[in-house]
Amino acid sequence: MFDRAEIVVKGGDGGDGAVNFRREKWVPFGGPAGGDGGDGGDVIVMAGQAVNSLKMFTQRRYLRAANGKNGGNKKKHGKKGEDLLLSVPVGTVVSYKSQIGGNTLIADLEHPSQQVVVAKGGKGGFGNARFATSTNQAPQIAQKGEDGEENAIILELKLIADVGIIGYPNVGKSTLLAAVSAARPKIASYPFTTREPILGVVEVGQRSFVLAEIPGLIDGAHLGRGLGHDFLRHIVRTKMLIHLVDGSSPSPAEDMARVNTELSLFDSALAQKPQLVVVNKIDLPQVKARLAEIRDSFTGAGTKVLFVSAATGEGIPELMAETLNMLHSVTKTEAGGKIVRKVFHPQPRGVVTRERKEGEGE
Ligand SMILES: Nc1nc2c(ncn2[C@@H]2O[C@H](COP(=O)(O)OP(=O)(O)OP(=O)(O)O)[C@@H](O)[C@H]2O)c(=O)[nH]1
Ligand SMILES: [Mg+2]
Repeated sequence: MFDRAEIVVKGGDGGDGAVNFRREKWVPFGGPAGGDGGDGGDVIVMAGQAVNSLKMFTQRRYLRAANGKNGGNKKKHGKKGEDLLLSVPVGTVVSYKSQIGGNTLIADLEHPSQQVVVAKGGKGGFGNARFATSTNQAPQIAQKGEDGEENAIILELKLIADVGIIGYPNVGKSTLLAAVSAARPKIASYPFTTREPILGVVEVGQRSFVLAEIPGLIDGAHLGRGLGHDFLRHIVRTKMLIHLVDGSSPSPAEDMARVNTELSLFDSALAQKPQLVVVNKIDLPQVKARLAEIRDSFTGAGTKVLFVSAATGEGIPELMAETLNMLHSVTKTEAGGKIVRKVFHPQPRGVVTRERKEGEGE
């Protein structure tokens, strides 16, 4: 399910500035005329619809963009190095590999054409024409081009689930996933049984969608408690949520509100994600006896609820039909194809400004 590649990328080096003077027959003291070096090319990772695996990166692990050309005489600027565009499948997560452990997320390329710069090319150096002042009209110096950035990055392709099941630990998320798909997550009567997202494909008549159990949501999840941030990040990628609450909890409506607070504290956009609120475990007699009361507490909070038993299957076909309906309306209104290009600088580097005199070698 997970496709992964580790590569090293390097931006092109900037071209060197030139030291040169105008020398023409009738202009004995022509001014400085050394042109600037061209900038090195950037390495860019872009989500392309035609690509569906990261296989090509398992063969080519070191990838670099073209260097900028050196500056020339007569103030001729060096050509910019060409960018290197790496196409990856939509749904690829790009992170920066840290030497000390703990990788840093650079970008989550979830829309076609979305792109991110993973290694900036070095700036071209100034030619001596740039260094002329009133007191030094014949500067002998030019700047070396800056080195391109070099970064180790990790590409990971993750299947994007259409629907996420969220809720407190132990509410029955795994039981629900197992009831409607071929996925077989571990089910147990203690919290945090599921420690990473589990995916299953749900088929309803002719249609199907990918459903994921999102583990680890508790109070303070936005601060990294429970299973923390990683899991909240998975929710961002879904189109809608099934918010499961345990009918046997003292106050199911309050549980829902708490989980929603966690979501909005992590990212306010998450709280806007369409949700189907579902009360589980209605097979238990103590829950059955309270159905009306539970319904009222949700209606009081302005929320419509569905009632199911993931264990016996009661209410599950209705839940899946509702899910398909909601998914259909969300997909229709979704905005598509934004192009965003972000530049990522893991370690800002100082500008390299070694100076070079005329006649010196490269
Ligand atoms: N009576 C009853 N018990 C259920 C139902 N659904 C789940 N359970 C029980 O509740 C407990 C937790 O179920 P899980 O499916 O593991 O819950 P989860 O939300 O995935 O839990 P974590 O992964 O630990 O967060 C298990 O003992 C299940 O057998 C249900 O509809 N009725
Ligand atoms: Mg579970």
